Amino acid sequence: MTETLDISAVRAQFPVLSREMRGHPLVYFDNGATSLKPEPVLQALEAYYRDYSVNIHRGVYELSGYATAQYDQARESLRRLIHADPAAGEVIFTRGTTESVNMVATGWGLRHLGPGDEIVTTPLEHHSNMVPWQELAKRSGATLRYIPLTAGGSITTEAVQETIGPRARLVAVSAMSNVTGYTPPVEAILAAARAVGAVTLLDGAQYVSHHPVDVQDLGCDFLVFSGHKMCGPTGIGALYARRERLEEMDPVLFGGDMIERVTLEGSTWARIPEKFEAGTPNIAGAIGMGRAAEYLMEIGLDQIADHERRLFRVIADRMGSLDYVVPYGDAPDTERGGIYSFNLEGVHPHDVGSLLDQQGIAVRTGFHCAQPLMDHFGISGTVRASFYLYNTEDEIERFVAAVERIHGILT
Ligand code: 7TS
Repeated sequence: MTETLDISAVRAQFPVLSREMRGHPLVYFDNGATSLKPEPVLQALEAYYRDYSVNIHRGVYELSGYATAQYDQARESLRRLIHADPAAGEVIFTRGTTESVNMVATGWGLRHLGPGDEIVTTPLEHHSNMVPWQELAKRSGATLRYIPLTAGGSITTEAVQETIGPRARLVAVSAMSNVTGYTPPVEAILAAARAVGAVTLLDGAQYVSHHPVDVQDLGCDFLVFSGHKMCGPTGIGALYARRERLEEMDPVLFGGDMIERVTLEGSTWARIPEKFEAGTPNIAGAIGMGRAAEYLMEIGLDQIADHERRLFRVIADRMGSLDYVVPYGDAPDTERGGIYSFNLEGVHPHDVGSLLDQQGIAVRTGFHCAQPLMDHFGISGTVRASFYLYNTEDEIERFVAAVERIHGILT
């Protein structure tokens, strides 16, 4: 049973969507970079700064207790979004996906990996889920291996089986490519990792905000994601980690709020999760991200995923009829989210992006922080249209008409 989104009601919640760009109503197709923010999130942010902008975990006074409760509530909203264990305290606030991956690499990886161990990832990763593993390999002496891609940038289960061997200790993959929208066979990857006793990390930056996620069903050890890609603020994100992994992980930031007892001789750490959240946190950001999680759950992650799949099918179909369009990614629709990357034959992607901008259409062009994937495709960059819950088929029609005009101008 699929209910469809009430798109005009959704759109009315996002003030940026009512803006005009270069004399045209804005078409915002850069959701892979960041999402727009709806009224409930804006109101939650403003409420913090206007009504109770005090520090948490400090005051005995009522307002500080209230702020602390709102912060805790935000953590609970994220826990519900990803279906983590209610009792285990497994959600840590960070600055975003990048910081979360680095925390695992430094706090867990340096403590557990050494020469002879293997870290496994893929060539399609965003740099944030690749460079920290390269650094960890360098510092720990472990070896970094990549699950090979098909020519079109997909991952076969055979490639998974062949790459995740008995020496694998950590397997870190993206749940969705930020370039092609491809969703790798995460369950097969997690199963192969579990079979050899490797710890797993899923990069959910492009996934958690667009699909239902249940970390207990998935059985991953770590899941990382960012607030700003899920209708929340910038500068805030999350690290989910299974309790056992948190117990065996070192903090990477030291200072206030993360300690139990400090003497001149040394210190002991606070309980989890505070142990991993040194200093005054991004209180407003956390509250805004929590409200964003509630907003997405109110709408329904299933509905959002279905809507984006529909938009992907429409754009793939419409662009597929233009013989000068070169799309990237060879996976079927059922293994794709709402991201479509392409080039126009013989045209630099930045030129296409600039001409789309002239028509009020915002896309991202370039290598999308995924240079190894560009190398794999043998290109320097793509034009990327990435969708979210508020995008429409009409916008895709405008986009396709604009691409046709641009092709007419440039060739
Ligand atoms: N992982 C993936 C799959 C991503 O898409 C991104 C950001 C990150 C990690 C890093 O997230 P951050 O919030 O810490 O920056 N991706 C993009 C993008 O595709 N365009 O701009 C940012």
